[in-house]
Amino acid sequence: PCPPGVLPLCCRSPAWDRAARPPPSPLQPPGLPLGPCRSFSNNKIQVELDESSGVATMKFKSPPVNSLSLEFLTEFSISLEKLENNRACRGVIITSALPKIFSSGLDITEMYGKSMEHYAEFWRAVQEMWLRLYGSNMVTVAAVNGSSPAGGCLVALSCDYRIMAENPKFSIGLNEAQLGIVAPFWFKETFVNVVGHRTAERSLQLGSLHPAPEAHRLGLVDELVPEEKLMEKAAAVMAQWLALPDHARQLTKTMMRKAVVDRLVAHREEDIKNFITFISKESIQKSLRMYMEMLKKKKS
Ligand code: CO8
Repeated sequence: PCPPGVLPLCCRSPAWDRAARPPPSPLQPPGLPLGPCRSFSNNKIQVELDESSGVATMKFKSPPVNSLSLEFLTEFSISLEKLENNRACRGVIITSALPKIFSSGLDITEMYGKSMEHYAEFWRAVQEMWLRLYGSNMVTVAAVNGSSPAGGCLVALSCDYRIMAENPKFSIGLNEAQLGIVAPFWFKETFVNVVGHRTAERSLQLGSLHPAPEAHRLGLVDELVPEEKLMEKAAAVMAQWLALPDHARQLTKTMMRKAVVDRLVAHREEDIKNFITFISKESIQKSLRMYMEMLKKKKS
């Protein structure tokens, strides 16, 4: 049995290479094990697995802005689960197939004018995506090749390493406050775990979207590179992370992330209820509607 306070994963046989990869992390929500996965392309996310390196590339391809709709989130979680359960895969690079946009965050149209049941289903899908990504045993690298507000930023923050294209027109941050909504505790914790409390607090209160150079200064992204070098750099970083024994890295990751993952797992239903109560308030519905109108007006 595990000593008190030590995670169960350490009791499993060590996995020094991908052939000996352990079962899904204890951070992972339960799911059915899937068969061996090959490269696959779905509606909204294209996934390619290079079996020789053990590295998969996930490309978001949901025009116009890769917003995280219910359908997108479901596909994202399924793709992560397939890769997680595939012994040939040890790492995943997440990027966008669209120019200028990594992801515009949660699909706002899923959050207003819908039924309570829809809000519950949508929020559960957001939770599921985060639990799978933040709790993944794989090495996860975000190659942020465009703007990445709110939920898009959460995706990047949930990875192990973030590389961003050094274009100052691309910005990233948790800008929920600008929409009149509040990032839930697990968004906040993910942010704090990357940039520290003070930077996260100021950025969250102001709903800041940080241009790439500022995001780098704050530690929100780890590196900036010219856009054309982004994938090359992501592959090099991945190789560096994969050079370590999987089990030591996975245990360390689990140790660093377990508290917040466990908290959401323990309070999942309460978190869904909170979301529904908050989002269905008339004042919040109005804010979201106005924000969408503002986006549309900006265009014309
Ligand atoms: N959801 C739905 N539709 C969107 C979204 C979105 N997040 N973002 C953009 N769109 C739509 C636009 O309305 C527009 O639609 P249409 O063509 O019909 O007019 C289309 O996508 C293209 O948008 P733009 O013309 O604005 O494209 P640009 O390339 O000029 O700009 C940006 C791209 C920078 C991504 C810009 O669209 C933008 O800033 N979008 C808003 C991003 C944002 O603020 N997202 C926050 C979402 S909330 C979230 O993720 C976390 C919520 C946590 C919930 C907590 C509650 C308790």
